[in-house]
Amino acid sequence: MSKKKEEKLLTVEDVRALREEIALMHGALAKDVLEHVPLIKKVVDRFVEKGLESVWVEKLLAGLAGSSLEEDEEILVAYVLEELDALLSVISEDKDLSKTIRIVVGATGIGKSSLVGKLSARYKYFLKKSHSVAFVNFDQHKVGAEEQLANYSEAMQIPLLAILELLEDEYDVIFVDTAGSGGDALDELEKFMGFIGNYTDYKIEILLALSATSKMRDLEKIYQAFAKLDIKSFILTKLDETTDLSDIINFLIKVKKPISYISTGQKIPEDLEVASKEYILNRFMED
Ligand SMILES: Nc1nc2c(ncn2[C@@H]2O[C@H](COP(=O)(O)OP(=O)(O)O)[C@@H](O)[C@H]2O)c(=O)[nH]1
Ligand SMILES: [Mg+2]
Repeated sequence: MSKKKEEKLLTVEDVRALREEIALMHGALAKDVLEHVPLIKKVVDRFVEKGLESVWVEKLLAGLAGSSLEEDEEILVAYVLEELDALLSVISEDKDLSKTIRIVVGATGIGKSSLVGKLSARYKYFLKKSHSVAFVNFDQHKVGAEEQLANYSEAMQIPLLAILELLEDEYDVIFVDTAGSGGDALDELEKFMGFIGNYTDYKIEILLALSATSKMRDLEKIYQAFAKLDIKSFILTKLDETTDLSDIINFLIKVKKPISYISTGQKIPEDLEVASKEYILNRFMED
């Protein structure tokens, strides 16, 4: 058989099939290792029980078979946690904002308006630099949304601006509350961002709020819905409502974007923390 003929025989489909076969072999290999190294299997089972994706943990720990590490359970656990630590990412807080518009987006009921209240208070009252802060409400859909922000505005002495007022006084940071992604909400938001870009020199930062109580599929769906926006970081909400952080961790491993803040309850402004991997991993390993 000439070389030319051989090349012709290998179609794209063949290559794909080969790749799949190799992937299967890798999987089988990992499974085989697990059968033969009980301690590794035990640690894999422990993390899978906690909700991590089995393929991911199996592959990670199978790689340690044959090494001296396979005999020490504590080390195996530490190894997985270290790998998780390396895969998660957090963004350090920008404590000196100027001319920045932070837009909080996310599904309805996820805690966006609460975040706008908490973050505004933080930037005005709790950081070393007291920022000049304002709100804009861009949620014209939810009944009561305007009232919610108006209440924060009064309680915190932070002005609630109409959109055109963005062209008047200047602020260090303006927090924008938004509607979910339904209907034409995102198109409207993009128009609004175009307006900011054309008529002001504010820098825009988009923060996507995600609830720690959401399932993997919901998280992926929400992320898809907002993916066309240039998301700077995630904020995790409702950390107080669940002890099972596996879905959010599996999601964060897949979608490599940093977390900036964590919301741990309903109290405004107290229940907000700067994101930390240690906090997330400790919570994940609790009980
Ligand atoms: N338990 C808990 N509740 C929260 C948290 N953040 C917001 N909420 C509550 O969730 C509900 C919806 O919050 P809201 O900020 O209006 O959500 P939005 O629709 O995304 O603006 C309210 O009852 C909030 O008090 C949180 O971190 N933990
Ligand atoms: Mg709201």
